[in-house]
Amino acid sequence: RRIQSTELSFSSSSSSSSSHHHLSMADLKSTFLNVYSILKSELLHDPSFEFTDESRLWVERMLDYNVPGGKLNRGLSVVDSFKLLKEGKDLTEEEVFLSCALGWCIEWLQAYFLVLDDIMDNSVTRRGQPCWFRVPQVGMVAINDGILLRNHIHRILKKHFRGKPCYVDLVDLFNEVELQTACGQMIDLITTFEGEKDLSKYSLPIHRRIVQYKTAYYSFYLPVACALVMAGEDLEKHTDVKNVLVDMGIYFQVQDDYLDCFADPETLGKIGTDIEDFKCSWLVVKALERCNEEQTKILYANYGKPDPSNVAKVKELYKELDLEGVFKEYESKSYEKLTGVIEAHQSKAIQAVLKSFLAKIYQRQK
Ligand code: DMA
Ligand code: MG
Ligand code: MG
Ligand code: MG
Repeated sequence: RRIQSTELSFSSSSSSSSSHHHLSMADLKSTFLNVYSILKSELLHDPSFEFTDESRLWVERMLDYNVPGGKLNRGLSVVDSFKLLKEGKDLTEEEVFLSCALGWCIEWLQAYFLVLDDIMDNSVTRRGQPCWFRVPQVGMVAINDGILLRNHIHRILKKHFRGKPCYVDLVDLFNEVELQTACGQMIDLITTFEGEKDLSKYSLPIHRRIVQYKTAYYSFYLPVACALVMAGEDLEKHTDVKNVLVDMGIYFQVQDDYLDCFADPETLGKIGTDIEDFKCSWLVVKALERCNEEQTKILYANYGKPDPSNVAKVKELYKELDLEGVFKEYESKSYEKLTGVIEAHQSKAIQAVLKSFLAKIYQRQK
């Protein structure tokens, strides 16, 4: 069905007589959420499946529970980046809708990975509520829900981009990035294998490889790549942009590792499990670098155990080693480095895209 302009409900401050829209940040968020309702409703009436009331309700509840509840940084960044690439020209209504739809495809991808990640990491909460698989009557149905979420991405792409010149590139991009993320999750998981718990194999290069694949591509490269493809750019020509975004993504996952241990779960929306799960977290790598012999023994004896007393000993050691200070130092150094690389880029529009991204995550608390 055609999208009615009223459905996008631009704020009253934007002129309704024009087909071009200047969107403020607040408008953008509400427009973005409106597009979610449209996409959801299309999926719930997808003719490929004969929905019963019960199955339609299940999917609707599953989507509302898992897709829109995050910070929406990744999704909003597609619209944001696309706008910056158009260098001040207002977007047409269609461009707004399509960039929002692509943004939602990333949020769907994220929901798909998180639903499964929480099962594999044995997590308890996510975005301030129980992980989906912990909801009564969901359990391992969550695995299939994850697969459904994954398939929805391609339903959205097909419905709204099929026939456009960028369709093949978009499908290819999502497949490529999904593969990279799944490989990242694989190395994250096999590095922590039970039975061969050996901290001596953990190092910064191993950590870097894991987070580059499991986080950086889908969280940082993908939103900008979507905007570039929509703007008709050839991604092959933007490997420099990809490299900065991957570095930004690595910085972002170091923050995630830090917050897993040091943030207030109330603010973060999730309870950390990295110590229990024997994860190759940035914190444990830094701890290993800084431990004396006695402290190393404490770390080996307590890391990767489910008991809260073991976890507490690890956290105590992290405090003793001033990992908070080490992180703050890393954070400001990373910021400086990234800013330097960004400012050296030849295109002002791309500089703006990258800077806007960096500003969203610098010193984040959640
Ligand atoms: C997240 O790694 C990576 C993906 C692809 C979901 P993580 O397990 O550290 O994420 P979180 O801390 O959000 O569970
Ligand atoms: Mg996890
Ligand atoms: Mg994980
Ligand atoms: Mg984490």
